Amino acid sequence: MLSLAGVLALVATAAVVPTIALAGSSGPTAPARGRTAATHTVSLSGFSFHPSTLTIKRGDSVRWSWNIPKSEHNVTFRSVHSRTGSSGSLTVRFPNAGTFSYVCTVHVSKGMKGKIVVH
Ligand SMILES: [Cu+2]
Repeated sequence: MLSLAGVLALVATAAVVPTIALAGSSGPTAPARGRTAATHTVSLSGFSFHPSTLTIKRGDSVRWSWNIPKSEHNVTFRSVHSRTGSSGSLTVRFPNAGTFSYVCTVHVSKGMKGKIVVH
């Protein structure tokens, strides 16, 4: 499994919800050519992310969004994290290939975790 390099770049500082790029420690660095980058959605319900494993292509973004009045959640990668709250969102762009694991730190003991696999 590849680890995060700890490289964090804010690419949209003016946005209300910034898009964050996660750079992998290995793998091709050139952006995928000849196609439009997609934005995928991961939802939260109960103590789970859906889908818990999401496979995407380099350059794509993933958006987590939740509004769960009775519990607080977050989306936490090694170098990128959302706020903790009953509602929130986080958008992360993945320019490099790799496997990027994340958790909700509030509910990790209940198995609330996921991963993004970037090809
Ligand atoms: Cu949670």
